[in-house]
Amino acid sequence: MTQSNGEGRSVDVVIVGAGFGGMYMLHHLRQLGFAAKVLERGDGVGGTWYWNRYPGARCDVESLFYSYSFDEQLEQEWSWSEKYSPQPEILTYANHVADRFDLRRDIEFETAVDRAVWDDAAAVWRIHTSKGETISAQHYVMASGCLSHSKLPEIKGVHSFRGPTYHTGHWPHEGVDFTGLRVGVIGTGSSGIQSIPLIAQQAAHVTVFQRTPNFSMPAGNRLLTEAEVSSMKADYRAQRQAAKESGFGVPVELPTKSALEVTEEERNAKYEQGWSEGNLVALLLAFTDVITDKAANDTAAEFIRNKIRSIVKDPQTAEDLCPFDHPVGTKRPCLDTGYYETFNRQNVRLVNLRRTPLTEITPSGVCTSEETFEFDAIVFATGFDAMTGALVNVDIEGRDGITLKDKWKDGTRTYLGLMVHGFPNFYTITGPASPSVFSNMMVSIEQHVELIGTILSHLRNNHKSAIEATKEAEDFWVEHNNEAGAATLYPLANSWYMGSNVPGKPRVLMPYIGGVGVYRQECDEIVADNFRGFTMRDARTPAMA
Ligand code: NA7
Repeated sequence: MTQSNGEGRSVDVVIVGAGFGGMYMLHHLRQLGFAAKVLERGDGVGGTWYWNRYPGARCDVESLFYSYSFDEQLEQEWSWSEKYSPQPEILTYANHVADRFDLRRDIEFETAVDRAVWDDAAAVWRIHTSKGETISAQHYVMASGCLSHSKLPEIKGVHSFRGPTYHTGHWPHEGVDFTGLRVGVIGTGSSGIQSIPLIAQQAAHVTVFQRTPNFSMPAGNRLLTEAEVSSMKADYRAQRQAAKESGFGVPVELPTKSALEVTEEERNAKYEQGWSEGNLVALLLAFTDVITDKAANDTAAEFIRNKIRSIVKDPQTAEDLCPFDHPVGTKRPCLDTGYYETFNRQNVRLVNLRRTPLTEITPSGVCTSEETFEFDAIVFATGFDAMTGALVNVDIEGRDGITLKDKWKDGTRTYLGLMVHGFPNFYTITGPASPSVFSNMMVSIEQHVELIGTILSHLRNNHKSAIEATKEAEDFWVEHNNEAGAATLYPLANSWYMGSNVPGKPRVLMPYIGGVGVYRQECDEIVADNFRGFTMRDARTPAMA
């Protein structure tokens, strides 16, 4: 029940973020009979898909799998139009879900959380909002997204450019017209790779500043046929189950052979199949050892480098676009539409920052160690303080006055990527050390939401006021997450998975690579084993044991 006790409002649960995590959390809690409020800093729902409106923004999980599975009618009434959904269609879907389940009446827009403090005596969170209000809540759920705290490049003069600048993660809602302009784009991750081809079609000239080349493959995006959509709708239950049991949250045939035990022809035929299907997972799972064995990985990497060399006409540009410094898959691989071909255009130039580093942004453009560039607009496709940025950006104070930021200063520590020792009744949807960004986010979001629902119902049914992960359970999970990562090639890359894109951030493989099926099973066993690794306290016990 929502109540006001004269000191501010009180609800059962405060949820931060009205993206896909927060929206389903709200709906699910309502179904379970809890009173929840969502606080959202934007003025609409959709999270990632609300903010990332840059040209070409598109999901690279196939749309038939990138949707909610919790409501069969919703599944049947909604039809995706393309193989990979463009951002506007996903945002329309998010709005459709908000309307269909009447979610907006419990979402407060343009409201951020600045600070949250656990009151141990009362066993509630006091949540301070940007509107100057303090809301009390027994439970506090951060559904703030893994890629929502954007970052600018750490370059001298970054705010000094006098023309317009745009960050891909905060794109203007009305769009941007680059016609006739000289544009500089900094960054060649997924956002740069998706947007550069479209910016180049419009602008007079585009200069792309690349620090690290990425592996990308053509998405092969196209309209879905009615037959494809209806056949999926007829088979949704089985497909969803397969997604839940899979490694990355998308059903895929598992490989049986090592890349090193087959002939070169057989190997390349398999890679060619993944490449022509435009399927990231198919390429990474073409063989058993692509993401675990460097020599096996090298064969996939060289296959993609040869594709780049065959597409890009200028040999030096082609070589500059070829990644050599990380195994394929260990930085987020990308799907594109005409990315490499874009460098054959007369109005596009690639600047290799490994050869000539960026030195400064000036009022009129960008300087490298060798050249000065004049621009009319600059696009920062420079990414996010991933996984932890949105969490530690709120001043979250747990039991005994420890803050989350302090607790994680040497690396993230969580139990299951869901709860943190010292922070009772605090939950992170798709938090660090859960499969999160190593999966179809929809699958991982739904699993976490339902797990939180199970925990809250258990507490209510057993007259408990609080739950907390034990230190031992958290230590175990940190170790387990690290061991899973160490068995792969991921730690070899300087990636945002490792926190390496943010100066000073501890170098830890944050997402859990054990697979969504395995992870779900681990969570289910923990619940079945009387919530192993958690302590709970009675509603009447004054403080956590
Ligand atoms: P990413 O993937 O983090 O890409 C950011 C890009 O910006 C990447 O190429 C960076 O180079 C580059 N960057 C960042 N800082 C600098 C500086 N200081 N100088 C030069 N270049 C810089 O972010 P995206 O938004 O593209 O994608 C995020 C995720 O969204 C994506 O992986 C999908 O999951 C969806 P670097 O590689 O660090 O050398």
